[in-house]
Amino acid sequence: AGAVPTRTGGPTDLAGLRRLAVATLDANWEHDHTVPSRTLYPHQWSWDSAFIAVGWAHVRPERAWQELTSLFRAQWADGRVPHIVFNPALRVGAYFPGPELWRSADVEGTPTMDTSGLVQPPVHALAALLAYRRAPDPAGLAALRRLYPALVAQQRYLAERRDVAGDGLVCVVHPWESGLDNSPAWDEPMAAVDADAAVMRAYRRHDTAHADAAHRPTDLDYARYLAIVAAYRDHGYADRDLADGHPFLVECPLFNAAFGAAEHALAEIAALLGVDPAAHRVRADRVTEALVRRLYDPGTGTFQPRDLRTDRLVGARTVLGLAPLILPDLPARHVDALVAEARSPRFGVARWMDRPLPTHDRTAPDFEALRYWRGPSWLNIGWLVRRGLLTHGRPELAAGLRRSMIDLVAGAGCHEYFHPDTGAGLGSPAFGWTAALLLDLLA
Ligand code: 9YW
Repeated sequence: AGAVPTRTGGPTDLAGLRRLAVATLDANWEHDHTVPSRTLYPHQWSWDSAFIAVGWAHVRPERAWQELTSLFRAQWADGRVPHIVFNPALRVGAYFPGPELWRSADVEGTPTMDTSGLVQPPVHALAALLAYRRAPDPAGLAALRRLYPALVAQQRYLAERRDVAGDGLVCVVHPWESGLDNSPAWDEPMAAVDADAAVMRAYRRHDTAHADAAHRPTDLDYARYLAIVAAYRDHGYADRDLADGHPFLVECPLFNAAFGAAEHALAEIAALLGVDPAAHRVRADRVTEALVRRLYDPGTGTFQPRDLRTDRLVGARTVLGLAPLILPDLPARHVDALVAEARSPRFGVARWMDRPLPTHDRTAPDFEALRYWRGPSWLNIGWLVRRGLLTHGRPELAAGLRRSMIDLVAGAGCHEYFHPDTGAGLGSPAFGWTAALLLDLLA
């Protein structure tokens, strides 16, 4: 098992792996936050910061709290936590698209620093809880107390402003909000977005200067990404009337699983702070119920995104469908179905994993082993699925998945993503959440 022919040598001993992870986080630390990658993503990203805080908690808890605190300093008055917080010290053009696309300063209720206007999966309450559990000292409790109202406001924004269908689920208005930008799950809804790849000739993409273009989204994807941002921005990022014409409206199983898991985490945080957790539990139950009712497909036995523009479930079976495993109150019947899906040849989760967990169904004709979220293996996704397997009493499968993730870094270093067959490192070679989640897996 685990023959990985083209891996190019990371440390193989656990102490060496730990050192590599800490050195990677240290090198990406920037004043009060950690950049995902110095080359590809030199600003602060929302869900990256949450995963990264989980890692910092193992070695320098004060940085875990700084990481989350700096992110929430950029929270908008309406409660949204922007998916990018731009570092004003960087030169113009350090990342495409930069502040000039978003123009957040023109919107009322935005912070003094430039940000994007989109959100990402709300994994922050879970991260804060895990960081505190790792370092349960008075400084951590004080940080939790400061973060709690901001985490509640983040959830309130999603519940009140983004429940476009009125069904208890959050709708994402851009593939970037899912965190899995070019997942095959978005092909159907994206096909309806008007854009011309030629638009991209007017821009200089920054990502393809640092990573192989064949491993990244295409120019047509980017043209559509920009068109969707322009539509949202030109409506002042107001969430009113989205259903009337916004070009991309999707309920994502991973995003909503994170949304539900956040209420479970907030219930625990509330209890630690001496606040009544009951309302969080009620909301968590509602999210799980809505996910099962709206996004579970009994025909395929997995969760699938719902395209609100057609009110149909998307056909692609991606790893997004496994994410509801992180919900502790997912009914046993659905847990069993997801475990069967995870163990199937599509995803290959096993006690002894002989290949890394892919982001897309390996057996699908549009599976692409090298292209970003269309096949490659990512540690944040494996980490979430492993948590779900542990939550639902599948420790052996969780152990196999854990080992396969440690093997990836041992084989190739702290890469952003990995070839799902060979384990070769892809994307950024010194990636924040890979390092952080590795530390958590090794603990
Ligand atoms: C991009 C920073 C971000 C992640 C996303 C990932 C990617 C930005 O990088 O988006 O330029 O494509 O898709 O999940 O937060 O690591």
